[in-house]
Amino acid sequence: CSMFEIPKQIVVQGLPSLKPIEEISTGEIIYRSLLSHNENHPALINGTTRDCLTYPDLLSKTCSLAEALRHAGYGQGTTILISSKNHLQFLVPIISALYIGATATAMNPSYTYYELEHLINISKPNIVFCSKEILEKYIAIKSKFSFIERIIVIDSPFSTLKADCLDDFIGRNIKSIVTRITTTPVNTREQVAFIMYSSGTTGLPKGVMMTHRNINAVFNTMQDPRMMHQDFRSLCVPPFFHAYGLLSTLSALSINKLTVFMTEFDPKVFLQSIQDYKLTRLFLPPAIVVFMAKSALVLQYDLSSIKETLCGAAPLKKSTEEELKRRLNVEELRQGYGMTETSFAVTINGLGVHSSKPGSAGKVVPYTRIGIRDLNTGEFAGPNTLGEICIKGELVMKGYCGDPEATKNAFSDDGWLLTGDVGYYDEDGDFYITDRLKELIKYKGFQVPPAEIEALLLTHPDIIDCGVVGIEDPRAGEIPIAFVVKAENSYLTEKDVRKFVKGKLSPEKWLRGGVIFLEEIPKNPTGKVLRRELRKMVTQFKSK
Ligand code: 4UW
Repeated sequence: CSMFEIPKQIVVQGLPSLKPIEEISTGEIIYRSLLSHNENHPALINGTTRDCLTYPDLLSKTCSLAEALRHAGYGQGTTILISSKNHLQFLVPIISALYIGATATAMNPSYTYYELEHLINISKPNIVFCSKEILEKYIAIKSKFSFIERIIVIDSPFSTLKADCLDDFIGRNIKSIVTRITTTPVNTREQVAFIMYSSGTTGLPKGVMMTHRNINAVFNTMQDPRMMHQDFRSLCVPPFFHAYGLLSTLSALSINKLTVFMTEFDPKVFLQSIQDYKLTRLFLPPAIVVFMAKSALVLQYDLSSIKETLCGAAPLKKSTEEELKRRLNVEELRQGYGMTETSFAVTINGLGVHSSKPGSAGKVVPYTRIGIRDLNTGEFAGPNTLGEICIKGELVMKGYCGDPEATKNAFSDDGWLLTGDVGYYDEDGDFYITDRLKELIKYKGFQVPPAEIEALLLTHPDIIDCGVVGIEDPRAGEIPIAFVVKAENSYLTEKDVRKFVKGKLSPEKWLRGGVIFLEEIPKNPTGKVLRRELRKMVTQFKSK
């Protein structure tokens, strides 16, 4: 009898689903939605530039690009990469890829060559779609990886010798713009729709494989009237290259709703957009909820259209939640808890009931079961007992791309995803996330894997050992701090180390928490960095 065989009542079962998961491709679901919309309704609005893409625009752009890709020889077996700040064209290659059974992968545009190399080696894209701002970086990447056949720039009307623009690529491959397509049927349980990146509970970033079935289950969940108001216009703050931003926006497109987004967060554009477009549903990271709860600017706008606010990707304080509810009279502030490995939120506050509990991440979503494993005994625990959150169900990823060992380690022997997060549930089945066992640091909701910073630091000739942990920060949630053992006779300074990291990694991974020099890094007998000890040391050093 495995230790995971447990009495059923200890595991919290999600709400019964209202409909079965569709067995057609995610591309077909989105295609039918776009097709059913004949009027010139906006699908996407860039709040920063106020540019708009209507549903008929999106239909013709995605159908035409999909046919052009087919003509150029792409389809099932192809991986397309998209990398850009949020942009009107960002989702076009993604939806086109879904139509033709190709896999899409998205990368943070601020990632450096050093960070990209690692991710590109995981997903091995054949085509890169990127913004012109970061074209040079991808030209350098393409020269190193022979599987990348072409680069297409999404926001320029001009082609160059090194990269096509979107319209030229389409124009060279199809005779005229099309608005109908036959989508490629896929095995929804097997075919990978998206590869997104996460370090999981340990180590370097890995490629999370989400199947069409995973995404179709997300769509059903988002269309569940018990979960959220179904008459909505949403504002998406998270980036489209993250599961939170990508899936919340695709879900809205799959039922003909409007999403307003921003190229990057700007408080005035954010507030003006809510006021002008009378937005009802906001997808936010905790840092923006803090801003809304505290900033005086917020009071200068009419935000009365807001009906519900979804917040996730990092802990949200109960006091912040209460402050915001009081201040803006928002009907529902729903904290959600999810991870890239679960495609979307697996718990959402206020689910199935009319008022949410402040401080809670809420109830389990349909198609999902969550258990709490006692940290000492490994047994599944009942209500009000702390333990590791373990998840099963239709939202859970297929595995890590090209990494069977990491996939195996991510699951228990009988198939529970081990999240590395600590929490409990109460008698009503409402979940609370209290701590993180895993190495991960979250800077403004972005993943910062300590192992990645450590691996980089160890390439410095003057650094012989190191350990990185996160420390609390009122604005960003957490910021990384490094402990460094320098080589004998080295004159390495904190400034040198910070500069070194700045040169190689994207801004969320910069050592904003500082650098502390040690004689030795505390490790366990097998050589694993004892991060708990390092965290204790931070308190000691800071109080000095
Ligand atoms: N409280 C405490 C929380 C919480 C949290 C996440 O970057 P990833 O892999 O993924 C995400 C995804 C978030 C998300 C997606 C879709 C959605 O609808 C939604 O609802 C609001 C949220 O963040 O990081 C996963 C890790 O982030 C932490 C936790 O450690 C988790 O394993 N995290 N949400 N409410 N911590």
